[in-house]
Amino acid sequence: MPDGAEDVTILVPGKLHSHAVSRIGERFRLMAVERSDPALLTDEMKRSVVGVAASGAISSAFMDALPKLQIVASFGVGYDAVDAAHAGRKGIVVTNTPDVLTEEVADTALGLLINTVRELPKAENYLREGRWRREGAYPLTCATLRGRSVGIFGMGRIGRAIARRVEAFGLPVSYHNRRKVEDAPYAYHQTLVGLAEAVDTLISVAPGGAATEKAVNAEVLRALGPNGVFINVGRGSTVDEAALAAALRDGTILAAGLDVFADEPNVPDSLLSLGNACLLPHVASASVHTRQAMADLVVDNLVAWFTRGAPLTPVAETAHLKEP
Ligand code: NAP
Ligand code: 8YV
Repeated sequence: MPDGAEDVTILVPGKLHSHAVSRIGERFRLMAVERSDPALLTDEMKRSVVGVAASGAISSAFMDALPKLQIVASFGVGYDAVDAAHAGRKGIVVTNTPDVLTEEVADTALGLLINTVRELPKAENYLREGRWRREGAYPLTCATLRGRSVGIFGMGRIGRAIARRVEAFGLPVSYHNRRKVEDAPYAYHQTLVGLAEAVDTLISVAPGGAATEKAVNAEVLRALGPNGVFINVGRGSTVDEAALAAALRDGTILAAGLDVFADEPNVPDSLLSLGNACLLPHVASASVHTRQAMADLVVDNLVAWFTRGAPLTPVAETAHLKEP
């Protein structure tokens, strides 16, 4: 770091990966606050903070309360909780952590798919409860991956990594995005409902935000059909959870595997009570290896900005911003 880097003040609101916090403390002047609430900011913070590093929501009001803010380094590839459009208008760079988590999240998506279809967590519980010994073999699963056709909602970095894995399982892949991906060798559907009609297994890895809010609705689930399996490793906000619970309850679709929910960590009872929903607590990127790589990228973005004025992975809404 050039001379004076210790005068660069970075604020960490709320919890952040400990490796990121310790690297920020070594390279910069580190300040912390309980959560990203403008009411908690001290005069000293308002005077000196030029960077924020955070896992979670950063509102326009929080940015506005920090007049010297230049960069928000967000932990995670999805940044729907950060008002990046506002940041872009104000000249504040927002960075995220793409690529370093892609393969891990794709691995988890396939694990969740298999667990949902072949009921592996339920079969393990059956063994642990002594039922194998008492009652004999676990019942045959009514679902199988064999013969399935997989649709991916969000054929981006992670969607493509999921598609490669699905292909290796011998299953056909198609997808829906707003735009066709020219070099992707998969069938493109212009609408999500069109994709759901064409497949029996829908994997969502779409970002959150207004454009995808409750995109997976009753109509999409009806189109998926009674043999349908829905997997979500994207964002909970993209699903109408009440419609999903109803579809699982009344047989509109067969089963669902969910890593993400609309109001985390609160999972609705209507989903918790269902035997055909396989539920995970947002763990798709949650290995020591991958979370450390994400933490490094958060800090590397700060270092790149404050040394060279060029962040490594700015989000699209702020990619136009250059050194102040
Ligand atoms: P990405 O490369 O930006 O891919 C996102 C894809 O979604 C793009 O292909 C995009 O294509 C499509 N898309 C965006 N908005 C859309 C819309 N309104 N309608 C239809 N398609 C839309 O992002 P990524 O790295 O693959 O990550 C994807 C998401 O996964 C993240 O945003 C995050 O929410 C989620 N995620 C979850 C976990 C977890 O722990 N469960 C971990 C990592 C990521 P178009 O722009 O052409 O529409
Ligand atoms: C993280 C994620 O668990 O990258 C994302 O978009 O959802 C996950 O990898 C999350 O961002 C941590 O806060």
